[in-house]
Amino acid sequence: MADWDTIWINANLATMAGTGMPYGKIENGAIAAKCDRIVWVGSMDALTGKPDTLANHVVDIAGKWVTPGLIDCHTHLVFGGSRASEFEQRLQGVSYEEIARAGGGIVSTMTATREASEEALVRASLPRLSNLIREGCTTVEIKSGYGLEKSAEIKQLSVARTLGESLPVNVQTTFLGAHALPPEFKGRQADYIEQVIEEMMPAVAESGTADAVDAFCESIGFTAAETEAVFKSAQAHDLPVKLHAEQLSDLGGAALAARFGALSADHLEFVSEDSVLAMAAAGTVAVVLPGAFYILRETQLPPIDLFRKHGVDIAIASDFNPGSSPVPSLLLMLNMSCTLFRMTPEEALAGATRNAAKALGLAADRGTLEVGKRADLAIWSIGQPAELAYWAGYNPLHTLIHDGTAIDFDAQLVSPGLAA
Ligand code: DI6
Ligand code: FE
Repeated sequence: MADWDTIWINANLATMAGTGMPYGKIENGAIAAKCDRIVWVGSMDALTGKPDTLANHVVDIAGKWVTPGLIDCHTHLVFGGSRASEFEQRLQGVSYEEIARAGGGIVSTMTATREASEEALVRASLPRLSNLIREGCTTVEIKSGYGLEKSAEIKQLSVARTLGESLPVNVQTTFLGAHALPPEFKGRQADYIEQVIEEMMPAVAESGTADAVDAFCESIGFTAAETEAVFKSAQAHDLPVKLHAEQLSDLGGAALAARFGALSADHLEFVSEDSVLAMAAAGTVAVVLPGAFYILRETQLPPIDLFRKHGVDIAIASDFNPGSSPVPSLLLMLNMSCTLFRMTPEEALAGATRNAAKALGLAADRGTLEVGKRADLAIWSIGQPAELAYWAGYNPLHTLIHDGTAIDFDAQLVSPGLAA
């Protein structure tokens, strides 16, 4: 018996580790796993013996490229219903904010999500999550925020946990009770925040269904002061925070998030340079969401150059949700972050691997191809890593390894037709 389980040989590796090489590239390399961990990465020349003496399984991948499994660090993937009719309204010229203020938007998804059983939500979500996996995702974050009452929020979070147990993917969950004001609290926003803090947060923490806490700090969401109160409560329950900040206006949310040592501040189209400096000092990741920018036909770009200038790590994510980003595709985000936000293909890939791991507080465990990290590997039929951002609407994934084991897409994933 050899010591390692599997070695992939004749591989080109985009390790995304800070080796000084673009993409942390190792050409003509090999990578080995034992159980769910990477145990060896390097060039073929550096192997200390014949591959079949080192590992029980040898897989010759004939020059294909290996990247870390992709990480979608911001989604709202569990929801009831759809918002296709709002899409049609927006095409007639009604704005996202107008729809929200008229009681549609997040609140309309809330109604459908409250009405749906846990089983129905699982059934609807399996093909969506399967789609992300088919494109190379091995970790996906899923937020609540469409329940907006204790039991429905916990229902959404436990559906997210169930999804992670049902499919070959690691699901990280985020409690987003402060996403929108539910209609029964109309005119009583302070009372709702009190309920989030006094009732929902303790129950969510007690249930163990959330890994982090998020809020929507926005003119159509919650104020900076309300967000701060939610953050204090999260901290009291030992839950890390992140924030939807500066998507439509500048309320100083990103700076507030930085003050609380947030893992990430997300969206950021309207963020100020002072807030970017605060994020840099706190090590808060900037998560940019080109899907929402595209679907809402925004024109204000997130200040990528300021993130670069001040050394803020940039992650990219799908923000997959039924309103502003009905796009369960991280590969498309790689392309859009380059075409729309002028990021480089290397920055885009770092944004969907290393920096996405950091945005979830998981940088020590995944996001790069390095010894000791999780053996989550995506193997691509491409000639160079820039192709991952270059193709749009084409998926060159060859094989996906999760926790050291190759996923059988036909047997383990769910197609839309099978969900109904
Ligand atoms: N910003 C978003 O991108 C999602 N939530 C938020 O606060 C959109 C949610 C939705 O429109 O359903
Ligand atoms: Fe979002």
